[in-house]
Amino acid sequence: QAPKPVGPVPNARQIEWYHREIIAFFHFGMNTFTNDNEGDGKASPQLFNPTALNCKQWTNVLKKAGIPCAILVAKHADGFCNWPSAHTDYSVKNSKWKNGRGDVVKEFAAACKADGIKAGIYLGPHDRHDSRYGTPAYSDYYASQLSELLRNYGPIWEIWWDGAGADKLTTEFYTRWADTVRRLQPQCVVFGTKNSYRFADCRWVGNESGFSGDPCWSTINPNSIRDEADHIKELNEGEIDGTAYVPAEVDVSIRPSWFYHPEEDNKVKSVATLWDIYFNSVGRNSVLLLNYPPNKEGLIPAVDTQRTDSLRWLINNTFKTNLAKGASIRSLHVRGAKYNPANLVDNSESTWYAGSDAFTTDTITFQLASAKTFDVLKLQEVIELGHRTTGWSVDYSMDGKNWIAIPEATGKQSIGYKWLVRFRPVTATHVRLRITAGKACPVLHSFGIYKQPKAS
Ligand code: IPT
Repeated sequence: QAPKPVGPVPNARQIEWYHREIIAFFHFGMNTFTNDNEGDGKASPQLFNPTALNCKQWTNVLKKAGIPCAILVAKHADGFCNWPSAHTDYSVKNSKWKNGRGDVVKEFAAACKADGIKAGIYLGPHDRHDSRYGTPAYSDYYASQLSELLRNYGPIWEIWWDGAGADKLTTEFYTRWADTVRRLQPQCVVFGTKNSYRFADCRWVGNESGFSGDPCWSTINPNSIRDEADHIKELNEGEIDGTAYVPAEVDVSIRPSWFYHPEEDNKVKSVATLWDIYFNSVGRNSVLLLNYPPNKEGLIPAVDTQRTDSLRWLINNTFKTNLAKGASIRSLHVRGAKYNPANLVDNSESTWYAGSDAFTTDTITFQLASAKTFDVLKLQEVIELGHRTTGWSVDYSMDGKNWIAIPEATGKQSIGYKWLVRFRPVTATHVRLRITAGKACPVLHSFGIYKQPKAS
């Protein structure tokens, strides 16, 4: 008999979203040409003029790095539109670029399609150019632009409702806009903030530095999203008894700024920093939204692409061999043959280990095929069944009797889609996962131990 779900559970959009693990963000717009991050909306459209825009170059980087989804800023708070919107003159159609016949959204969507990348859109709710901002007329304007973007550019997988400067926008505004999204693109994930809290499929993580909390629950109380200024900790860590399932998306830029500035060419985050960010986001039950600022030419600079390649190399080479494979595995509270603990190391998401309903705790012991040296742990719950385990620790042993705690993996709380831990290498013949607290019997589909490769 299958275990029953407990607490809030993800919808189909959220399950798809979690599997992306990393999403690319592209901040490219008027600010790129004025060397700004927060333009006031007064810059002349003539200034927008990429000399060699090539969205294929962007998506090639992602394809190579195994990043399956990308979100383009179509309009930032300066109001300039990267596509020739029928609803404003403040757009590419009045730029020098391609004599006003260019369309960045179109080129982006086409490149995504060609490279099998899921396209998403940031349509800035805040607008410093349009004088109607905050009025019902602005709601109409924004709704028209949303329809334009969601009708004419193929499938859109995420819409990003930045809370920056958006306090004037009421839930009524967002209710209408969310209707548009749901009607036109039912699979589209909503990044929701402040007054769009009710429609949020994923939440802000409370910082722009690339880290989720420890723990990091996918659940939260909706008011914590709405009143974000007073709930940064809740955004960062989630809430164990939160009434809504709204996991964290970790937005961070590979450079200090969101937009390109030549003076930041030597400040691209190092591979070591990106590796930390990966563990602190993807490794903490969250999705990483990693920003790339294309330059004035309309290209991603080589150093940013090299760092991305190196990050992917690290991910692939760390996780290619689960050293727990081939172990003989026993658990204390078996549920039955279908939920055998061997399912934890079969590299399949559709076969699970589940404990008996009578217990919320458990101990799962892995007797390894031989002594193994490892420095990374991976745990994955079956998210469809809700957050179940709320306390866990991992120990290792050379004889199966004397156990040594891994301090970094002791007294842990959440698991969720994926939880990773790094520590100094240990050598063991036995490893055990102690589930010390839970809301219901544990249900996990993966447990792994890995060794990080030596730096490339
Ligand atoms: C911050 C917003 O307040 C928040 O709602 C979210 O959109 C976030 O940005 C995205 O990074 S404002 C920022 C200056 C911290």
